[in-house]
Amino acid sequence: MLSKLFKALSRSRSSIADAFNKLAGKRVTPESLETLEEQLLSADLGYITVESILDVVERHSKSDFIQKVNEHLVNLLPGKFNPTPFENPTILLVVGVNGTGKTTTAAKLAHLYKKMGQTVTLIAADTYRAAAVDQLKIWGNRVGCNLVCNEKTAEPTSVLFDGLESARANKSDVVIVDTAGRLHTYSNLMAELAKMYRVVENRFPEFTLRSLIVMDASLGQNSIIQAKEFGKHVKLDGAILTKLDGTARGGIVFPLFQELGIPVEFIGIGEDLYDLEHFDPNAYVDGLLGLEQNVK
Ligand SMILES: Nc1nc2c(ncn2[C@@H]2O[C@H](COP(=O)(O)OP(=O)(O)O)[C@@H](O)[C@H]2O)c(=O)[nH]1
Ligand SMILES: [Mg+2]
Repeated sequence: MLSKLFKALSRSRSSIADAFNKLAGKRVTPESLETLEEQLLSADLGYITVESILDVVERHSKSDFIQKVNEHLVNLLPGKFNPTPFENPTILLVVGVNGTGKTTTAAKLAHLYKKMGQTVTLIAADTYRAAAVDQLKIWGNRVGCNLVCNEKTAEPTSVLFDGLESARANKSDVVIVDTAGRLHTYSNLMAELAKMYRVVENRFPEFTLRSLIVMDASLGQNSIIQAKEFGKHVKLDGAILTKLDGTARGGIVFPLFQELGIPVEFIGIGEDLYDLEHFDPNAYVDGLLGLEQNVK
């Protein structure tokens, strides 16, 4: 049976694997390398990765270069991410631009940690859109976890405060905070993130705070620009790449890691609670290259 990830990467695979298939069994020429370069660049792998792939292909043109490319690509990516239950109470601050999938991902994370047997609190700190709170309430019900919101305030830090008090009282292992979509240009929103950090440091020091940036893979290079800007305001601990199903831009994971150095921890491959996978470079590269012997 094909894995869900393998299926989700089908559009990305059709452009990337196709580029290599055209070369297979043929003599590598400058022209064919140029075609490969163009096709890989259009699949959002980024210039540095594409040039390094061309090197590998040239060096191994007589042998089975696709295996070498496979190994090379796996080595360019962060290691496999294994989510484990948190031993100390941890806050996952879910940040990113509007529409990237923050609210959905917050719910998926809540579901994942609950399944691991952890006590979870979800905090609806997107006070800018009433619909965002309703959306999270529905998810919170489905997950069956503690959910804190306060429709009476437009102050995200105040919702965070209430949420952390509630998490402290019910001894939550993990607190997932859904935040408003923001652009780096909204300086007040960025200042708010800094304020959230201060609240945790000053009032809830027993919690470890981790920021996870949610990026929409279908935005390609734009998502990297966004993450760079975010990184100027908050320390980003991990990235979550969403909407890999239905986009051909799965190659974006390479420049993302090279340019930002933020490890991809999870990937979103659909709209349901289960459609979150932890990042595994081997499975991911298999999905992009479609190597038959590795097909699960
Ligand atoms: N296909 C797909 N859709 C997703 C994924 N993650 C989120 N979405 C959809 O993207 C849209 C925006 O998601 P939402 O969580 O509201 O984004 P937010 O504005 O960042 O909070 C919704 O329609 C989600 O169902 C994913 O991994 N795959
Ligand atoms: Mg939202």
